Amino acid sequence: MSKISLPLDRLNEALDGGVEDGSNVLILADLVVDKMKFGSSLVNYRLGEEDNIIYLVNNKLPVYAEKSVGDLEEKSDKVAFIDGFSSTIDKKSGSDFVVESKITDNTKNYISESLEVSKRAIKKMEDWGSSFIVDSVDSWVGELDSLENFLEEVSPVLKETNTVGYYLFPNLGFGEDDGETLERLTEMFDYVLHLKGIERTGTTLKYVDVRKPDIDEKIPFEVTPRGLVTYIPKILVTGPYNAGKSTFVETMSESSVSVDRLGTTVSLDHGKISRKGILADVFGTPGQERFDWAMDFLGKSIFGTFLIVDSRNPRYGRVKDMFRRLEDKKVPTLIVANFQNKEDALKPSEIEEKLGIETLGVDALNGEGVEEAVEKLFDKILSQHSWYYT
Ligand SMILES: Nc1nc2c(ncn2[C@@H]2O[C@H](COP(=O)(O)OP(=O)(O)OP(=O)(O)O)[C@@H](O)[C@H]2O)c(=O)[nH]1
Ligand SMILES: [Mg+2]
Repeated sequence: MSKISLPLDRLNEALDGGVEDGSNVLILADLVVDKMKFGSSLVNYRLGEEDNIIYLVNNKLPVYAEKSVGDLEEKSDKVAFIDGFSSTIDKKSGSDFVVESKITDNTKNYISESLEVSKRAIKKMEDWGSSFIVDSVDSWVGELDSLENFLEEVSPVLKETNTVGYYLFPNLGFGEDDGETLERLTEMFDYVLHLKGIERTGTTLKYVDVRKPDIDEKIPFEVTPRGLVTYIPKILVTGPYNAGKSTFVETMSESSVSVDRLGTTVSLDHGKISRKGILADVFGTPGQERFDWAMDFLGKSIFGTFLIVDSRNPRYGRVKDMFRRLEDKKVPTLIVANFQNKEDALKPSEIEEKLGIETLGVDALNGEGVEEAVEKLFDKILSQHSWYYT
């Protein structure tokens, strides 16, 4: 069976290429995550992969769903809306596919009619290879047996037409523990992707928690105009005075700002970096002895740190002290041994041995080793999950 890719590289990697063709996928979205944005990224991405889209909307008029998906004008022959809402508000529908019963009358009937109309709409699309979106199943969850029946009945049609079903579900109150309904839903669907968010001093880290299959994988993401990307909100670049922090930020960033006075940084450096579908904001601290201030300011919202040292004078005591404090906060940290292009630089291995901490050599001025350092820290950050639980 072939795999269908989703609009987030790391998620596809976690799922061995994506979701199986013909499967039913529940997308449970906590309220801090905008499910519509996720949904429209999904639609646009699958359209780009040459899918047809069958979009069942039952909580607003199709025209609003259309708007949020974006400019579909030229793709209109590839997109069909099933109007599951107009009847409910006694409005005449302009769609080819309409659910005539009202969602407010009898949910069972409503779901079974939705099933028939959906089957018809899915089969109607030519060049099979489609995405079937249900927006949303929140009003169906009160009728779990009907929902289960829907999934069982639609499944053969999905398989026959190479279609994946995606069911958007805003999480209006399922916690981790009060799990009976959630458990039942998890049994009914082939995949359950839980979109979550954690708030940390002014930033929300959004991530996908893959509930089914039960793999220990959490993928932070952000919605950008280009689609979904893995996003790390705050990476710190710190280290002793004059170690090359500002230079390191500038070299690895696509755009950066530094506020320097007489060559020393007096405010935070800021840069945006992007590598292989991963986006991050990096902040460089001023050197001198002001590390405490930066730690207080950025506090718990640091997701990873480059600790820059001058390989000609690594200041082991201070570096060890900084490292220990980051370690206490469970921040993944990499020692970056800078000035490797200088003759009197110590080798990274010598520094690593003295510190007892993983160290990578770079020449921040000329960019030597910088890519490796970025990749290494990204890996460390994304493979450490403890910060999702704190
Ligand atoms: N040759 C060489 N020069 C470097 C390297 N990295 C930084 N420099 C130079 O060293 C000086 C200090 O670099 P900065 O990046 O300002 O150091 P900093 O850690 O931000 O300094 P403060 O903010 O004052 O603590 C600058 O003149 C840089 O051009 C390197 O790897 N090799
Ligand atoms: Mg600086």
